[in-house]
Amino acid sequence: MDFEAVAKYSALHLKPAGLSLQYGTAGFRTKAGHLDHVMYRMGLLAVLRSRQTKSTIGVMVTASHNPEEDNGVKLVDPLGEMLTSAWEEYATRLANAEEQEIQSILTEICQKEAVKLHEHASVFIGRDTRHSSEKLSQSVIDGVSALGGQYHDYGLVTTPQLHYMVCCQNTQEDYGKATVEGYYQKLSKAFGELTKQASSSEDDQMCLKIDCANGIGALKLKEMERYLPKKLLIHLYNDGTKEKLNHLCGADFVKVHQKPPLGLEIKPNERCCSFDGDADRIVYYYNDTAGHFHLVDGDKIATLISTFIKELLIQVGQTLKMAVVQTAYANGSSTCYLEETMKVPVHCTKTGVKHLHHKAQEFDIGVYFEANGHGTVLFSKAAEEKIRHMAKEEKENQKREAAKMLENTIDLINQTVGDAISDMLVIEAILALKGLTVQQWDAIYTDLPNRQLKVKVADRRVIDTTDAERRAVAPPGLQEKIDELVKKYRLSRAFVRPSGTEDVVRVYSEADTQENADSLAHEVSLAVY
Ligand code: 16G
Ligand code: ZN
Repeated sequence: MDFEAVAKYSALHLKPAGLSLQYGTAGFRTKAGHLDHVMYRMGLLAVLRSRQTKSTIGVMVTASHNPEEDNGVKLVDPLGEMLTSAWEEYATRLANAEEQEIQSILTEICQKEAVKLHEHASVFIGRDTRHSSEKLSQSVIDGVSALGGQYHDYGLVTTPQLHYMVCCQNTQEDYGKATVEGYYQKLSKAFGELTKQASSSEDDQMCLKIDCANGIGALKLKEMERYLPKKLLIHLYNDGTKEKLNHLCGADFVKVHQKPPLGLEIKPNERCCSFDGDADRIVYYYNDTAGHFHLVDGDKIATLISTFIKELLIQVGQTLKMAVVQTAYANGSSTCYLEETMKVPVHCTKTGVKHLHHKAQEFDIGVYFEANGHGTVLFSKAAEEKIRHMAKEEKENQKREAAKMLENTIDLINQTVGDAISDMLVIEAILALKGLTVQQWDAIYTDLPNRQLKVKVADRRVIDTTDAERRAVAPPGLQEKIDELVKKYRLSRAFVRPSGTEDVVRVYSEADTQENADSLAHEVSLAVY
């Protein structure tokens, strides 16, 4: 290893004294001004990971739905997945190392992971629209260069686009072309084919208002528009030309506050959606004629998509095993509807995309969504081959058409990670194919009233959970108290968990009425102190 170069560049990216960060569910995330050294060091780490896996590794500079002043960084593994956990630990150690420790930590990682120093290294870099992102991505490049790695700087891209391109590159473009244009072409083609199969007349238009959170989604949708069929009419709001990123808008804002974003006027029954700041999350919503706001969240998206796929599987006569993966935040009504009415098995994992993703990989078809709107569908290799084969060879017309729809769905979905653009196109296509309005989709089941609160405590790590975060095992007595409180209400449920991204404890409750959900959440939050 060229330690001289590492040290020379290191001196240009000094760590602020006393700063300690952790590679969490969303990578590193904090004030942009504290991240220069982290970016440089993640460039170094990406080179080692690339040499070890003999694959291209991605580095995405973004802080997603956080305020403009923040930033963050995430590494993307060879098939477009999140970085594996052993390496998350290396990332944390490297980010927190003192200047003089960097060399020894790099050496240790190389020994432990059998990294061959002369192996070719390749890193794909992308960034969101934050002001700080450009300079920070230059620091990543310094890290990659210091260790002699090759890089491709994609500049401004959505997080899922970078995941997609890493996957394309490492599958010899079996997954698609490793360019932004390749991404637009693949998705647009699949969307065009899929919606061609809708029975509605040619000039039936699909109208959608999109709140882009003043982020990268706006830029990329503008680029993509010319590839998309004309019958999809999208209107972009909060496109970043006037207002601040994520400020009073975006998927996270809409989900948490259960109200429309600023900057988007909703007429009754108009279909609207919001992306988050790096376009890996999406939620839908509308106002009814009485002016009431209705959120159509990740649980409803999972229900729509899994119902659609299940119906097609029945048509093609395939017994592929499909399951839906959720977290503790999934509304009880969605779980109930999927299990009882749709007869689809549902699994629950801890919060964080990687947990859902891993669980979803266990099935022929795994649909996963967090209630907050992050999710996708995974198809096993075998399932994909069966479907593609049927779409080509099946003699029976009806079966072949259904198989083709499934095939187009496979091509339209970004299987590497949740993707607001891809999910939006899947949803729009399904609504068109099924002839559903957003109200009809929303009415599939009724959400139980719920409330989320955050509680500041001295040390959130005293809370430990089990059973996919649904029960607290520490501190002693807490779960018993929650159980007591839950018993007081009908159709009730509550849990607490330490946040992985903020220094708070999160409280979630559900009950038969909004008042009851609110007071249950309040009572549980008092029990946390
Ligand atoms: C991160 C996760 C997201 C999760 C959220 C929970 C990824 C890419 N992102 O943003 O999935 O919902 O954290 O945050 O895994 P919390 O731990 O603060 O509640
Ligand atoms: Zn995001």
